[in-house]
Amino acid sequence: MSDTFYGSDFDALSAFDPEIASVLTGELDRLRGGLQLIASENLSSPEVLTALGSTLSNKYAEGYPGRRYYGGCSEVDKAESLAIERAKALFGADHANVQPHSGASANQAVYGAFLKPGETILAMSLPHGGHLTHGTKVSFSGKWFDAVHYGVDKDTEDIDYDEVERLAKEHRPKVLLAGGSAIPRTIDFARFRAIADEVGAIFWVDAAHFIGLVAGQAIESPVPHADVVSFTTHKVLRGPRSGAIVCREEHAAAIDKAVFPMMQGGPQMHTIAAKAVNFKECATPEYAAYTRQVIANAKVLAQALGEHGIRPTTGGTDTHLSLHDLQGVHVTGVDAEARSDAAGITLNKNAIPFDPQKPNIASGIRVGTPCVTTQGMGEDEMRTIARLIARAVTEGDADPQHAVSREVRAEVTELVQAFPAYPRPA
Ligand code: DSN
Repeated sequence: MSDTFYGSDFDALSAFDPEIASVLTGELDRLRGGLQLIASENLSSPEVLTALGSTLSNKYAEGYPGRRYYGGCSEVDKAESLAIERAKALFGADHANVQPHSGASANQAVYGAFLKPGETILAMSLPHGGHLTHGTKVSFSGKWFDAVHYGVDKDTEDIDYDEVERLAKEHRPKVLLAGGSAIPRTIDFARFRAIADEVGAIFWVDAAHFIGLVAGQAIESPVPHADVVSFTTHKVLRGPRSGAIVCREEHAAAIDKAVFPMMQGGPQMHTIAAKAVNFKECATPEYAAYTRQVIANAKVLAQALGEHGIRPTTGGTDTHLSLHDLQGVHVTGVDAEARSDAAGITLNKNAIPFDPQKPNIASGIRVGTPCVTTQGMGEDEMRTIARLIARAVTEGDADPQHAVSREVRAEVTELVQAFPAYPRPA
């Protein structure tokens, strides 16, 4: 262990708490041993993980840099100021708040800044690819606010902008919200802005899924268009599990007050330090190249799955993820997930637009390329992955001992050995 840093001492943990130590090594083995295709996950760098496992976790620092409610904040102030400045520079934003603990907490703060209970938001519906915190009935957002939802067009399966405009004029929402968890296509932010302006709404983008692609300048940024942009930091962005908000200067005070003290108490300073490290990583040419490869890989994976009869909705993707309709191969989402899992491929069942199945069964799967691209895989490997998914899904079984599960898993093992997650030191 380094003389100047106290943390991440695995041997000490192992000696004291072998049960938890074995969970940590077990998870590392799981990551190394299979294909991770969950579109909202990634593999953070050792540098980010080091900041997370640091003594900054100890510090109470309610408030903001230079105006805290506790003494002893000189070092954590530096970490938060660096994170703020790096986020502003990375996204070209007037203001950044790096304290939200997660995407849901960031979103709570946006509600707190702009809406009173009972006021109306217009957002994408969850079954069509939205987010839980965008007004679904089971979330605070649907319980405390009047949520109206738009969806996708039946033919294009992409956002129905005419419906957005019609609903905005009909309901005059206080906030118009764009973004979702299963939208394969880029979003027309200018069109959303124009609709928001027409009805006098705040335009909010939840960029959780694609903010990493924005950081790498691989897709258009919502920042010039939106009043406020919330996001998570652990998806394509590849930082720690957390959240953040950037906004126009005119909203800075409202956002800061809504994060603290309205929604949160003490910020997690170790995570904020890890976000600062991540924002620095995202400003490099290597990261920009990574984001372009994430998209190139996603396009090939979507197309190749389609060639195996697993149709990509919208006909493909512009981003890091694709959503696939399994009805053509007569398999449900839940079965496809279990069969893939048994073969060493982690992905998730997902509702497709106009899905005839219940959400816990679903007719689709969602796949994403952030992790496999971090591991260095390219288009050739995507074609192999598509073939392996198709075999597991259409011929395989949820039993890991089934012959097809074993055969596919053997090929998965070969692939991940060639492109290891968290390579072992030589
Ligand atoms: N739960 C997240 C996802 O998987 O898409 C939403 O941020």
